[in-house]
Amino acid sequence: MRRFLKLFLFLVYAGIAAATTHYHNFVVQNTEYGKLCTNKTILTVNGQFPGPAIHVTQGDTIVIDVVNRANQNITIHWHGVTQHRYPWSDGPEYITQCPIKPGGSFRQKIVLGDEVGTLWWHAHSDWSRNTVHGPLIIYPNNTKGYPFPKPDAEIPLILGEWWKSDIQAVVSEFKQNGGDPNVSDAFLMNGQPGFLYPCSAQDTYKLSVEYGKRYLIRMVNNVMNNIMFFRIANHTVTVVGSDGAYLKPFTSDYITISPGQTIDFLLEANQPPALYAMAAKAYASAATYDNTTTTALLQYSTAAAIPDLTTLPLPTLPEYNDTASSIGFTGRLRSLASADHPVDVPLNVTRSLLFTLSINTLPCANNSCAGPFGERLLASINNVTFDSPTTAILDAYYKKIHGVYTTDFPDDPPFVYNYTENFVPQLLWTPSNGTKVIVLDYNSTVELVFQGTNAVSGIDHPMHLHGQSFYVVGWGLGNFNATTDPLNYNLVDPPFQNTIAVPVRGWTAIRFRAVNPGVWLLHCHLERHISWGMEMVFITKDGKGPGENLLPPPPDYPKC
Ligand SMILES: *[C@@H]1O[C@H](CO)[C@@H](O)[C@H](O)[C@H]1NC(C)=O
Ligand SMILES: *[C@@H]1O[C@H](CO)[C@@H](O)[C@H](O)[C@H]1NC(C)=O
Ligand SMILES: *[C@@H]1O[C@H](CO)[C@@H](O)[C@H](O)[C@H]1NC(C)=O
Ligand SMILES: *[C@@H]1O[C@H](CO)[C@@H](O)[C@H](O)[C@H]1NC(C)=O
Ligand SMILES: *[C@@H]1O[C@H](CO)[C@@H](O)[C@H](O)[C@H]1NC(C)=O
Ligand SMILES: *[C@@H]1O[C@H](CO)[C@@H](O)[C@H](O)[C@H]1NC(C)=O
Ligand SMILES: *[C@@H]1O[C@H](CO)[C@@H](O)[C@H](O)[C@H]1NC(C)=O
Ligand SMILES: *[C@@H]1O[C@H](CO)[C@@H](O)[C@H](O)[C@H]1NC(C)=O
Ligand SMILES: *[C@@H]1O[C@H](CO)[C@@H](O)[C@H](O)[C@H]1NC(C)=O
Ligand SMILES: *[C@@H]1O[C@H](CO)[C@@H](O)[C@H](O)[C@H]1NC(C)=O
Ligand SMILES: *[C@@H]1O[C@H](CO)[C@@H](O)[C@H](O)[C@H]1NC(C)=O
Ligand SMILES: *[C@@H]1O[C@H](CO)[C@@H](O)[C@H](O)[C@H]1NC(C)=O
Ligand SMILES: [Cu+2]
Repeated sequence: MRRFLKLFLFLVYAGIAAATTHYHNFVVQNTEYGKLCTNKTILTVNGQFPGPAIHVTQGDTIVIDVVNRANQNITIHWHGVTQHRYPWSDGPEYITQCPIKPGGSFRQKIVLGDEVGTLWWHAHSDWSRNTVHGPLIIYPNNTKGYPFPKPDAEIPLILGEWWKSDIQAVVSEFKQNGGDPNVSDAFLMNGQPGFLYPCSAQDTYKLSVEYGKRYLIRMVNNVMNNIMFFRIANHTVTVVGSDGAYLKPFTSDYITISPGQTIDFLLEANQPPALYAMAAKAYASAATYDNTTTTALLQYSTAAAIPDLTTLPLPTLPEYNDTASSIGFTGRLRSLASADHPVDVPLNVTRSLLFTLSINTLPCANNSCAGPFGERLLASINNVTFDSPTTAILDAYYKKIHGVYTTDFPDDPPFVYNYTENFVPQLLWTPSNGTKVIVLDYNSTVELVFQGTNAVSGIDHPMHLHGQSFYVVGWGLGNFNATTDPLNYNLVDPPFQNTIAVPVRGWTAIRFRAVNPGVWLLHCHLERHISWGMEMVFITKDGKGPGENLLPPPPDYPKC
């Protein structure tokens, strides 16, 4: 006993925390929630909106019992977690698992690796992530702690999007009519729309601070369909992390954040003690978007409340179409690339891929659809609109079941044209379709260049890869030039992201090493685009050595 105590004390003194296993129940249920003068029923985890925050230390294990007491299918995705050798817990429906049906349950085991900082979890079943999501907060496991000044407090700040109508009704309507989904009625900060909306004076999130203290804000963007701009009146912030990895700190007076992305920043409460507004609105590079602004309060402890919030000065946010401010912010992200936090950028590429990202249209009988020219809106990668299978691709791969997917997803665009020309001929708007995957050899080093196109309408695409983060080694406007653009790559301190916004009429190059055997989804994190088919799948084969193979499935793996 004493010896164990000694060992324990040694470990504590040495600052080596043994990996802990955290158990949680996620009861998915229907919950009444009222906003913007309208009550409705939403899907929640444990009745909470936003859902519960999970706090862990680097390298820990999380065991979640997901119990579906709602009236619809559900899955839970651990966004940004590598899930090394264990895609069974990754969550995207019909990719790595069949959905958990009403009345069903599924135990997900999540073994963390190097991830540190802020990630999050969300439903990955149709649009239910709208209300089923929460932060995953991962503390560093060493005694040195954070590679930035120690904060006095830490606060999650989740951006969300709100429709007064039922979210499933929004989804079925646009899937049926073939047009754009209805724009939302509000944006949210920590579940609250803020004082600019009707019936919402009380529905305003307030962050209380003390003068002279430092706060670590862990921002998650769960907005469905928009990249967002965020700003706090009279304060600049210091960005220190994104997507579960640290960054070289830089100061900014605004944030740009993509759906799927997280940004950690330090806020110094160093301004005259008062009440200040925080605000967020869409950055929208295409036609239809919600042009409203969500607000929250930053209140110094000694500041008096003010009776009429509409008199509070709002921070000036970039304009909706300010692409320079969007890519200007994202282009500043750099890895620490220090001795304590080294980078491992693949330098020798063994698999080179070029993926076009397009909005498409498909003719409808009698031009009866609600998209352009009466056609149906779709989206594609390399001209392939993804057809969702009716059983999980991972299950089919593991059990060698044929006929669920094909391995002929193209490495390059099937047709070369001027992708970013002002008017892409309508002839090129029609996509092909299929359930196609790319098979990667274990330990291959992949370079993937995303090329935005102007088919139908050019727009930024926040691309998210499951199963591994990647280094963002380059980006630019116009068409990618394979001869000249790689000469300007950043192979020294590129940011390590799981989601990256590919600029409108531009391209982004990423690199990763395929050392995570399994089935991994790649998709646009704008929800309407994934619904239109902007997704594909990588299958990373097993290696030959020990610890290089896919682990077996859990006993309660859901069946279709
Ligand atoms: C909405 O729900 C709240 C509490 O859940 C309730 O107090 C309020 O009366 C409801 N409003 C309407 C319009 O039903
Ligand atoms: C912290 O976690 C990382 C990633 O799991 C691991 O490589 C490292 O050894 C851990 N360090 C300590 C001090 O436990
Ligand atoms: C915030 O900044 C504005 C513009 O610089 C200034 O006029 C205002 O006094 C500041 N607010 C406070 C509370 O200091
Ligand atoms: C926002 O959009 C609505 C309709 O979509 C329009 O009526 C309104 O004028 C716009 N507001 C602003 C501030 O642009
Ligand atoms: C943004 O929109 C405004 C108003 O529609 C327009 O005047 C401006 O030129 C646009 N800016 C860019 C960068 O497209
Ligand atoms: C790069 O990869 C190729 C193919 O695997 C290999 O033949 C070559 O030796 C590698 N070069 C370096 C510098 O590692
Ligand atoms: C592609 O289109 C853009 C926009 O119209 C134009 O500026 C560019 O010169 C074109 N590139 C080529 C190679 O034709
Ligand atoms: C996409 O595929 C469709 C169907 O095969 C074809 O008609 C169209 O020209 C292709 N477009 C591009 C840009 O490759
Ligand atoms: C899929 O492609 C087939 C032709 O291969 C076509 O008949 C069908 O309309 C396409 N469906 C969608 C949804 O794109
Ligand atoms: C993976 O490839 C690298 C070269 O890119 C090589 O140094 C390393 O030994 C390989 N690892 C395995 C497990 O094959
Ligand atoms: C790439 O850039 C070089 C140098 O400007 C140019 O000669 C070449 O034509 C470009 N390639 C493409 C595909 O545009
Ligand atoms: C729920 O999942 C089951 C199993 O995959 C499927 O058969 C059913 O169609 C799904 N229900 C809905 C409404 O999508
Ligand atoms: Cu997209």
